[in-house]
Amino acid sequence: MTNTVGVLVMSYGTPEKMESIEAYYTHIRRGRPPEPEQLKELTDRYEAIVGGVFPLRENTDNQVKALQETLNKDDRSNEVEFRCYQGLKHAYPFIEDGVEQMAKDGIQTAIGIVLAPHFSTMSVGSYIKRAREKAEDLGIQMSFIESYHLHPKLIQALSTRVSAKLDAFEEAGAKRGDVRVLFSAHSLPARIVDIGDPYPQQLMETSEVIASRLGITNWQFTWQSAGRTAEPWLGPDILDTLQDLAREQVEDVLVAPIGFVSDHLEVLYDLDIEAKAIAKEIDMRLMRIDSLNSDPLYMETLSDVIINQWQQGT
Ligand code: FEC
Repeated sequence: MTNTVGVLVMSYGTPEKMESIEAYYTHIRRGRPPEPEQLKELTDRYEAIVGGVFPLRENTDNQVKALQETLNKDDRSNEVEFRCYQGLKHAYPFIEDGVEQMAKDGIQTAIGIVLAPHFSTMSVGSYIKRAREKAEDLGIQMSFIESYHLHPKLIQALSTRVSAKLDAFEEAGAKRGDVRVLFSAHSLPARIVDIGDPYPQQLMETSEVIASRLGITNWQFTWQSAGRTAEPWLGPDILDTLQDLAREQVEDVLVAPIGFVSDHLEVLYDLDIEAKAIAKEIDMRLMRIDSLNSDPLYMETLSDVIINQWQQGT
């Protein structure tokens, strides 16, 4: 009989429709409803990206489906059937719903993975904590993958994207070596540094490996999408970085948001609309690499770390 292993694929989540934005935002704010102006500001950002559509939902659905196919195609998984379940941090189906569905389907053993390559206690760590608690309640034996930020196939997929956009700069008349490559990721409250969180270091490692693989020396790391709260967040923020680069007379900038794996608000608005508007003002040419979405190399990265974990006796 084939042994079935559940795979809980966790992602940030996005509203299902415009009317769900308030509930979504309230969940992100741990139950505190947003002020009307905050809600309007977020609603306007969703309107601006694609007029009331939420691309992250379809992208996550596609990633989960593609991952299940990739897992079950792998020669190493002949005696097992991997069944993927979705669990979202801030929207339906929530992480707990995904674990509950596994229990209903009779899953006894499962592996959890987050669609974000870098570990932070505040991001991936909090997904894992919620899934672990629910799995313990329901008697599912569950293990987790914390990070995969240096997996060779992930590095290959990201490097290919950086290289393709450097080609685009060359075709547009720029000198490859003059393009400043900005690796970026979602900022977090600066207090994570005091607790020795590995997030900044892991992001730096991914950036360094891609740069060295492509022979890029003209690069730096910058943060983006910091939350709108009173406490200090990790910086510099990309919008300030662009202004600094203008003062250095850098004319061509390629953004590589390596902390994200999908097209969503933080890429389609924060980079494609907000950062590009600043670049236009300061007469800078700004491009960004394509998102991974369901790229086969990304699916193989996830599949490989999951199968390795299973082989180690989850
Ligand atoms: O497209 C979409 O609908 C969702 C886009 C989206 C992604 C995403 C990823 C991450 N976040 C991370 C941390 C925080 C922290 C706070 C926070 C707040 C927001 C808000 C929206 C939002 N995030 Fe997000 N995030 C996305 C969207 N995020 C909307 C609320 C309005 C705003 O501040 O812009 C602050 C929460 C608080 O107030 O306590 C912290 C991290 C990631 C990347 C890793 C991951 O995917 O989990 C870290 C996508």
